[in-house]
Amino acid sequence: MQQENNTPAVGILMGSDSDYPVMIEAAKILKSFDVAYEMVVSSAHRSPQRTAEYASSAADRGVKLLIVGAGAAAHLAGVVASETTLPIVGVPIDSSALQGMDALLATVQMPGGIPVATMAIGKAGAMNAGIFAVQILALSDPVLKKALEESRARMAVEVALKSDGLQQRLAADGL
Ligand code: RP5
Repeated sequence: MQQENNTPAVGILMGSDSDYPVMIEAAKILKSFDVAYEMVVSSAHRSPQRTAEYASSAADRGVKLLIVGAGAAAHLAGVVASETTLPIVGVPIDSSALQGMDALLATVQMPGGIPVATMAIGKAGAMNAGIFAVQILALSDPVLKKALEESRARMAVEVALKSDGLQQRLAADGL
Protein backbone atom coordinates (compact mmCIF):
# COMPACT_ATOMS: atom_id res chain seq x y z
CA MET A 1 0.00 0.00 0.00
CA GLN A 2 1.61 3.22 -1.17
CA GLN A 3 -0.35 6.41 -0.62
CA GLU A 4 -1.07 8.81 -3.50
CA ASN A 5 1.55 11.35 -2.42
CA ASN A 6 4.16 8.60 -1.93
CA THR A 7 4.30 9.24 1.81
CA PRO A 8 4.62 5.95 3.69
CA ALA A 9 1.61 5.10 5.85
CA VAL A 10 3.79 4.02 8.76
CA GLY A 11 6.80 5.57 10.42
CA ILE A 12 9.15 3.27 12.36
CA LEU A 13 11.19 5.28 14.82
CA MET A 14 13.94 3.92 17.07
CA GLY A 15 16.21 5.43 19.68
CA SER A 16 19.45 4.06 18.24
CA ASP A 17 20.69 2.08 15.27
CA SER A 18 21.46 -0.64 17.82
CA ASP A 19 17.67 -1.17 18.01
CA TYR A 20 17.57 -2.17 14.33
CA PRO A 21 17.83 -5.98 14.82
CA VAL A 22 14.62 -5.83 16.88
CA MET A 23 12.72 -3.19 14.91
CA ILE A 24 13.38 -4.95 11.59
CA GLU A 25 10.69 -7.43 12.70
CA ALA A 26 8.08 -4.68 12.36
CA ALA A 27 9.40 -3.75 8.93
CA LYS A 28 9.27 -7.40 7.78
CA ILE A 29 5.58 -7.57 8.69
CA LEU A 30 4.74 -4.31 6.93
CA LYS A 31 6.59 -5.44 3.81
CA SER A 32 4.75 -8.76 3.84
CA PHE A 33 1.45 -6.84 3.73
CA ASP A 34 2.80 -4.43 1.10
CA VAL A 35 2.46 -1.46 3.50
CA ALA A 36 4.97 1.30 2.81
CA TYR A 37 7.05 2.51 5.76
CA GLU A 38 9.97 4.76 6.58
CA MET A 39 12.56 3.97 9.23
CA VAL A 40 14.23 6.71 11.24
CA VAL A 41 16.66 6.91 14.18
CA SER A 42 15.97 9.66 16.68
CA SER A 43 16.46 9.80 20.42
CA ALA A 44 14.29 11.35 23.11
CA HIS A 45 17.40 12.20 25.12
CA ARG A 46 20.25 12.57 22.63
CA SER A 47 18.34 14.42 19.88
CA PRO A 48 15.17 15.84 21.46
CA GLN A 49 14.68 18.55 18.83
CA ARG A 50 14.97 16.10 15.92
CA THR A 51 12.47 13.82 17.67
CA ALA A 52 9.96 16.62 18.27
CA GLU A 53 10.27 17.83 14.67
CA TYR A 54 9.76 14.36 13.24
CA ALA A 55 6.75 13.59 15.45
CA SER A 56 5.03 16.95 15.02
CA SER A 57 5.35 16.92 11.21
CA ALA A 58 4.43 13.27 10.56
CA ALA A 59 0.65 13.71 10.31
CA ASP A 60 0.94 16.67 7.92
CA ARG A 61 3.17 14.55 5.67
CA GLY A 62 0.46 11.88 5.53
CA VAL A 63 1.87 9.30 7.93
CA LYS A 64 -1.02 7.42 9.55
CA LEU A 65 0.64 5.93 12.65
CA LEU A 66 4.03 5.53 14.25
CA ILE A 67 5.78 2.45 15.64
CA VAL A 68 8.33 3.59 18.22
CA GLY A 69 10.97 1.36 19.77
CA ALA A 70 13.51 2.23 22.45
CA GLY A 71 15.46 0.55 25.20
CA ALA A 72 16.66 1.45 28.70
CA ALA A 73 15.03 4.69 30.00
CA ALA A 74 12.70 4.45 27.02
CA HIS A 75 10.94 7.80 26.89
CA LEU A 76 10.89 7.97 23.09
CA ALA A 77 7.39 6.60 22.46
CA GLY A 78 5.87 8.85 25.12
CA VAL A 79 7.67 11.94 23.89
CA VAL A 80 6.58 11.21 20.33
CA ALA A 81 2.99 10.67 21.54
CA SER A 82 3.08 14.08 23.21
CA GLU A 83 3.86 15.76 19.87
CA THR A 84 1.13 14.22 17.70
CA THR A 85 -2.40 12.82 17.80
CA LEU A 86 -1.41 9.93 15.49
CA PRO A 87 -1.71 6.47 17.14
CA ILE A 88 1.63 5.46 18.70
CA VAL A 89 2.60 1.81 19.04
CA GLY A 90 5.45 1.33 21.51
CA VAL A 91 8.06 -1.43 21.46
CA PRO A 92 10.21 -1.85 24.58
CA ILE A 93 13.66 -3.08 23.57
CA ASP A 94 15.82 -5.43 25.62
CA SER A 95 19.06 -3.50 25.16
CA SER A 96 20.09 -2.80 28.74
CA ALA A 97 21.28 -4.69 31.81
CA LEU A 98 17.63 -4.89 32.92
CA GLN A 99 16.73 -6.84 29.75
CA GLY A 100 13.84 -4.61 28.71
CA MET A 101 11.91 -4.41 31.98
CA ASP A 102 13.07 -0.80 32.29
CA ALA A 103 11.96 -0.03 28.73
CA LEU A 104 8.64 -1.82 29.25
CA LEU A 105 7.74 0.25 32.31
CA ALA A 106 8.99 3.49 30.77
CA THR A 107 6.97 2.87 27.61
CA VAL A 108 3.75 1.51 29.07
CA GLN A 109 3.29 3.71 32.15
CA MET A 110 2.01 6.79 30.37
CA PRO A 111 0.02 9.39 32.27
CA GLY A 112 -3.69 9.56 31.47
CA GLY A 113 -4.32 11.61 28.34
CA ILE A 114 -1.32 10.58 26.21
CA PRO A 115 -1.61 6.88 25.26
CA VAL A 116 1.08 4.58 23.89
CA ALA A 117 -0.19 1.15 22.75
CA THR A 118 2.66 -0.87 24.22
CA MET A 119 3.64 -4.27 22.84
CA ALA A 120 5.75 -7.05 24.36
CA ILE A 121 9.48 -6.63 24.98
CA GLY A 122 11.77 -7.36 22.04
CA LYS A 123 11.26 -9.08 18.70
CA ALA A 124 7.76 -10.44 19.42
CA GLY A 125 6.71 -6.92 20.36
CA ALA A 126 8.15 -5.46 17.17
CA MET A 127 6.42 -8.16 15.10
CA ASN A 128 3.11 -7.48 16.84
CA ALA A 129 3.59 -3.74 16.40
CA GLY A 130 3.75 -4.37 12.66
CA ILE A 131 0.59 -6.49 12.75
CA PHE A 132 -1.19 -3.96 14.97
CA ALA A 133 -0.30 -1.22 12.49
CA VAL A 134 -1.77 -3.28 9.66
CA GLN A 135 -4.91 -3.87 11.75
CA ILE A 136 -5.36 -0.12 12.22
CA LEU A 137 -4.86 0.56 8.51
CA ALA A 138 -7.23 -2.31 7.65
CA LEU A 139 -10.10 -0.45 9.32
CA SER A 140 -10.33 1.62 6.15
CA ASP A 141 -8.76 -0.81 3.67
CA PRO A 142 -10.71 -3.98 2.70
CA VAL A 143 -7.69 -5.42 0.85
CA LEU A 144 -5.60 -5.29 4.03
CA LYS A 145 -8.48 -6.73 6.05
CA LYS A 146 -8.66 -9.74 3.71
CA ALA A 147 -4.88 -10.15 3.85
CA LEU A 148 -5.02 -10.19 7.66
CA GLU A 149 -7.73 -12.85 7.61
CA GLU A 150 -5.66 -14.97 5.22
CA SER A 151 -2.60 -14.54 7.42
CA ARG A 152 -4.54 -15.79 10.45
CA ALA A 153 -5.78 -18.79 8.48
CA ARG A 154 -2.21 -19.65 7.40
CA MET A 155 -1.06 -19.39 11.01
CA ALA A 156 -3.70 -21.90 12.11
CA VAL A 157 -2.63 -24.33 9.37
CA GLU A 158 1.01 -24.00 10.48
CA VAL A 159 0.06 -24.88 14.07
CA ALA A 160 -1.79 -27.98 12.89
CA LEU A 161 1.22 -28.99 10.79
CA LYS A 162 3.49 -28.58 13.83
CA SER A 163 1.19 -30.88 15.77
CA ASP A 164 1.41 -33.45 12.96
CA GLY A 165 5.20 -33.13 13.06
CA LEU A 166 5.17 -33.72 16.79
CA GLN A 167 3.32 -37.03 16.31
CA GLN A 168 6.03 -38.14 13.90
CA ARG A 169 8.76 -37.20 16.38
CA LEU A 170 6.98 -39.11 19.14
CA ALA A 171 6.75 -42.16 16.91
CA ALA A 172 10.42 -41.83 15.87
CA ASP A 173 11.42 -41.61 19.55
CA GLY A 174 9.33 -44.72 20.27
CA LEU A 175 7.11 -42.84 22.72
C1 RP5 B 1 18.14 3.75 23.94
O1 RP5 B 1 19.34 3.35 24.49
C2 RP5 B 1 18.12 3.16 22.57
O2 RP5 B 1 16.79 2.99 22.12
C3 RP5 B 1 18.84 1.85 22.74
O3 RP5 B 1 17.93 0.78 22.97
C4 RP5 B 1 19.67 2.07 23.98
C5 RP5 B 1 21.15 2.00 23.74
O4 RP5 B 1 21.52 2.86 22.70
P1 RP5 B 1 23.01 2.85 22.14
O5 RP5 B 1 23.91 3.19 23.29
O6 RP5 B 1 23.27 1.45 21.61
O7 RP5 B 1 23.05 3.88 21.04
O8 RP5 B 1 18.04 5.14 23.88
